[in-house]
Amino acid sequence: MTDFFRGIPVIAYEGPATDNEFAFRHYDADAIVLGKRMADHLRFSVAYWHAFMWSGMDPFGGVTFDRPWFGDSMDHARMKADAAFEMFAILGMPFFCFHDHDIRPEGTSLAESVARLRQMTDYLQGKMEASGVGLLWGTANLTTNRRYMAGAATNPDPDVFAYAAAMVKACMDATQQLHGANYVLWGGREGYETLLNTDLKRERAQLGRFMQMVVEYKHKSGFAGTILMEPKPQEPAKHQYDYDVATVHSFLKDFGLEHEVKVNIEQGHAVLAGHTFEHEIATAASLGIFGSIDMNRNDYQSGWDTDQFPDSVPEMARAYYEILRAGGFTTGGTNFDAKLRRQSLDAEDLILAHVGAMDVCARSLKAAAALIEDGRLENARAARYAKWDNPENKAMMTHGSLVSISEHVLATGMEPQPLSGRQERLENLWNTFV
Ligand code: XUL
Ligand code: CO
Repeated sequence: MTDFFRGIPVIAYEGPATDNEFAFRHYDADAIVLGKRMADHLRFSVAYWHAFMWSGMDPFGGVTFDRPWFGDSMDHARMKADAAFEMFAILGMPFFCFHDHDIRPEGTSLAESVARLRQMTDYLQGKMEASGVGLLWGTANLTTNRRYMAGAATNPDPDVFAYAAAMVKACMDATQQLHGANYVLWGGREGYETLLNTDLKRERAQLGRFMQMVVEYKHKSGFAGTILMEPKPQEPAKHQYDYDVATVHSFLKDFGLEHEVKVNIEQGHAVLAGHTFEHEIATAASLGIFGSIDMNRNDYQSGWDTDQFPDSVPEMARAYYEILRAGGFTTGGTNFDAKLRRQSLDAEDLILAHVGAMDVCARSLKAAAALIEDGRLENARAARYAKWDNPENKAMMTHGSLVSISEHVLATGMEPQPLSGRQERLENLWNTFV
């Protein structure tokens, strides 16, 4: 037991009317939404790095948080894990996610780093078995150490490529041991700063081969989870190869991986790419590669990946609407890749940030589900495309040609009549639910 969260009660559902700060107003894990438990729709997860590693540093100032587990020893790593599982119990959190770097101090050699990872994997396994908390995904940190400054898989030095491959193998092994539902690869340094020193074609091919090896190892080792790539357009690299969902999809197709790898979509990354979160989710669903989400919120003015906790039901309802339309999560879930502001120092801040975010997501899910049940939005969408059900029109898609179609247009003398898209009416309908 640590005493970091001492005095903070287990958070229970008390409904929207409660004035208890330490209660859920909307997240009621066992409540049934569209025939499924709310907890099973949302599949919430804590991001170990933000919750337990984030120190409050920014480019202008140092550490602001004072956590008893900050330190480089294995004792610190175990204390951090103890505190993490205390927090999961307070929140009723079903899952967590981690990088190797979050759960163990890096060693002075690969062998030492891997040995420490194995020790901490065993330690976490005991805690997971005792608590029933699951691993949503594991991943390798291929960004922090200076060896990765010019990329991991895309590094001009093949030794770095090899070192990164060895780290990923170890992290996939840890994830498999902990029955992780997914394994994530975010290409943090897989990009370039300047084309003046970069062979873009070669680097992309290196990343493609790296991802093929990840998939080959998944099949060899029998890992049952899903392999996910997490798109992000820039930061830390000026230009990243995994820019957005559409870019990742064409990358996967080039390397024959489009049926093997899905995407983990983050709100903040979508915003940095100039998209909305729901656009990225809908794009992934339409391409058959929707996997999981990193739930957070970016500041719309700053142009940084600010990783704030979500606070907007109207925005997040759009995301969950697209997730429900896509059939919901299978192995994926809602990972809070979000961190406190650097002045939010207290243990209570960390708990209440998650409570608020879980309530925002639950409320968003309920609104989205009510819209689906209502049906008017989907009926309006279907009506807009209804003429395509006519066999003659369907045939244009299967065996039409420019010649046959132009003959048909001339023969019938058709004159297309524009119809209203009814956007404002649909927005009004939407707003009665959120
Ligand atoms: C970075 C980011 C990562 C990934 C995992 O912006 O989102 O934390 O989610 O490496
Ligand atoms: Co993320």
